[in-house]
Amino acid sequence: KMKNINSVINLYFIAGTQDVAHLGGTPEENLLNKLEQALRHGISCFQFRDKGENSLQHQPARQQQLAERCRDLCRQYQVPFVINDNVDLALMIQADGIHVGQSDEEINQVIAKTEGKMFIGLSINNLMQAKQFQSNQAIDYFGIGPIFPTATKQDHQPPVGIDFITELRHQGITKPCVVIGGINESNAKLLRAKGADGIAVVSSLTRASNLAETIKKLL
Ligand code: TZP
Ligand code: MG
Repeated sequence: KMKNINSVINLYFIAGTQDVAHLGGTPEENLLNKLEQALRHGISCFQFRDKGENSLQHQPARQQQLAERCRDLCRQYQVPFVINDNVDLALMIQADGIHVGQSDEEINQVIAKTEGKMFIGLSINNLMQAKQFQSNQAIDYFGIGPIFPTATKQDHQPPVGIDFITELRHQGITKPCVVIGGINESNAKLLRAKGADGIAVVSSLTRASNLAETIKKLL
């Protein structure tokens, strides 16, 4: 049974092997170790986003195997497992959710392939997009960002700023929103106060010096 979506997106960890390449083990060890620690300390969701330099994107069999191991680890902790972008992979390995951006596989096609099988998240970068998709019941949550500048994603849209969350809420956007981009233990609380239902992080967790403490402060 599907958990309440707001509790799923509450502390949403996103990572791929490219985000843990500094850790010194194999890509698989690096990601699985980091994920297990994060699960142990209370993340509410994990998104497998393996792409770009230092990722396994050009080794699809190896990438799928790792995605399956991440999925199995998430299941042990009863934490939803989400795939970024790759709808066919999400279907193949029976992920709990799929997350796509505006330039990924067309959203209507994503919905047609996955609705009823997994939850669906869509990235939103401006008010027009939010209004366009607000009443689409197949979309379970919006990913909003980047809120702040971030070094993690190379090709991202310009940062939207904290006030964009306020603006969305004032404009009547009620769909669950998870914010992303440059979020850390010092700004997470404010973002929640401004109306974010959840926060999504990469480097705050992949580069944390004390993961338990960081997670406590992000929650
Ligand atoms: N989408 C928008 S910003 C971003 C993604 C995947 C990366 C966020 O990474 P970090 O390290 O939490 O700023
Ligand atoms: Mg994408």
